[in-house]
Order: sequence, then structure tokens, then C-alpha cells
Amino acid sequence: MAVQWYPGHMKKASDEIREALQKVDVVIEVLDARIPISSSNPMLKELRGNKPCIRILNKKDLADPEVTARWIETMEKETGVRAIAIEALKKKEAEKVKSLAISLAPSELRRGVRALVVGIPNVGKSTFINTLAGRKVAKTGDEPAVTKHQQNVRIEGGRSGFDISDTPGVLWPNLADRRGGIRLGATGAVRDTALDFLEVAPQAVIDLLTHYRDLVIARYKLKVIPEEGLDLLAEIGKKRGCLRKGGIVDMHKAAEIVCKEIKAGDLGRISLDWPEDYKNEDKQDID
Ligand SMILES: Nc1nc2c(ncn2[C@@H]2O[C@H](COP(=O)(O)OP(=O)(O)OP(=O)(O)O)[C@@H](O)[C@H]2O)c(=O)[nH]1
Ligand SMILES: [Mg+2]
Repeated sequence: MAVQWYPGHMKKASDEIREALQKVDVVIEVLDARIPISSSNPMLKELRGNKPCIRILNKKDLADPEVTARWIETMEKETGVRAIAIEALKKKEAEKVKSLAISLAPSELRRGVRALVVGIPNVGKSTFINTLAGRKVAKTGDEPAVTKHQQNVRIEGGRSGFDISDTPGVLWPNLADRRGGIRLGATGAVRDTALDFLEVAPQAVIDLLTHYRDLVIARYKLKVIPEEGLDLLAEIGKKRGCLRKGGIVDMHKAAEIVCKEIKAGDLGRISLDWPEDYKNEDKQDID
């Protein structure tokens, strides 16, 4: 995984978030819009208790807009939760989250509204805060575990100020879900050096072929379309010239190319978590 999570780390992280949550009025959970379930933390619901929660489906520019709209509808059915899709680099969109947070906080607040931004690594928490602040207050980067410490930022304006805290990506995704792990790998929540490209790519290309057949065929100019992951990956490898001596496909190279291109959004706007995948599963998955 991005950050290695062990029971001790997870306990420390949940204790820290629990404590930080006591001092705020609203929780802002940042998710990757392409994988709103796979990028969520299974314990946050319990940790936040009755605090109002805004779920940001961030990186909406990379996700399938129609699927994102359905996720928003699904998530807003949950009590105390509002969901909004944004691109964290856009000021107007970040401002919408701020207004929503202020509107959700108890009205008697005179000291201003305080919000805590939480989420798994690399979903765009710090980017969102920088956009809101209008300057680079927090370090960002396209790899997990960039933020190391909690950081409070005062955003002027509004009723009487808005305080927002960035947190390191200490929350873990659902580690028991292999499918979720693959999707996290394909979208960049896992550091490249820790990523097993050959475990992720065959499943990811099959998932994509199921939902975005035309995009996959167009991107890799496929004439033959195998329906099995490794065969499909081999075909992509051939098209991309990932060949070793004797014309054997270099599967590792092919897998690396596919993972990098999915992460970068080169195939087009895609979503890897679909509401219907989770419909018949334990309700906890969408809670
Ligand atoms: N395409 C796109 N990229 C984004 C968006 N928001 C953030 N990013 C990129 O995602 C990467 C991670 O952003 P960060 O803000 O550092 O993520 P973080 O959640 O603070 O990560 P940690 O501190 O490591 O937990 C950076 O390369 C950002 O530029 C977005 O809305 N769209
Ligand atoms: Mg950060």
C-alpha cells in the first residue's frame, strides 16, 4: 500500500483523528471521484459520530461524470452526509465546499466554523486547502504521504472566519478488499515503487473493458480483443512494442504502461467504482 498500515499505526491514526474531530464542527472527507468507495476509510463513519460530513468526490475531471452523479445521489441518502464533486484546483468549486460547510455548522457558532479535512493518501486534501487559501500553504505532490503533520489554516471572509485543518493521509482504505486494492493501485494511491504492476494491470484492463470498451480499444488501437486480463495485457504490450528477444511480450513493461496511463487519465474520463457493484453487498460498503 501507499503507506504501510499496521494495527499499531491504524490505532494511532484513528486516535489522532478522533481527537482532532472533537475540536471541529464539520468533517470534510476527500475521496477520489473515480473510486469513491475504494478510497474511503471503513472506520470514518464511526469516528465522526454525529458531526456533519461533506464528502468531496475530488478529481472529478478524471472521473466519468455520469457515474459521479449517481454516486452523489447514493451518498446523499445517508443521514448527515452531503456530497459534492469538485476539481480541487478550481477556486469556485472549493468555495462551494466552504459555503456548504458553513451552512452545515450549528447556527449559534460565533467563533467561526472549523472543519477538518481527512482522507486516505493522495486524494487531494492539501490541494483543496491551497485552492481555498489562495496560496500554497500546504505541500502537495503526486505520490502518497506528502503531508506529514496536521496543519491549521485560517481562511478569511464569511461570517467570522473559517478555520480548516489539513491532515496527513493517515486514514487507510479497506485493506481487506482486493478489488479495492487494485483500483487504488490503478489510480495512484499506492507509491509506484510499492506497486505490483502485474497484479493491478490485468484486472484493471478487464474492468475498463467492461465499462469503457471503446476507450480501451481506441487508446491501444486493438484489433483483437481478448476477454481475459493477461491476454488483453499481452495484446496491449504488442501494440506498444513491449517486446523482448524472440518477440516475447514484456508483461511487466506492458503492465507498467497501462497503470501509468490509467493514473494519468490518458484513456479519458473513467470511473472504476460503480454504484451497482456495491448495491447487493453489505450496506457498510456505501455507508
Ligand atoms: N486531475 C486532478 N488532480 C488533482 C486534483 N486534486 C489534486 N490533484 C493532484 O493529486 C495529487 C495529490 O494531491 P495532494 O493535495 O498532495 O494530496 P493529499 O491528499 O494532500 O496527499 P497526502 O498528503 O499524501 O495524503 C497532486 O498531484 C495533485 O495535483 C484534481 O481535482 N484533479
Ligand atoms: Mg497532503
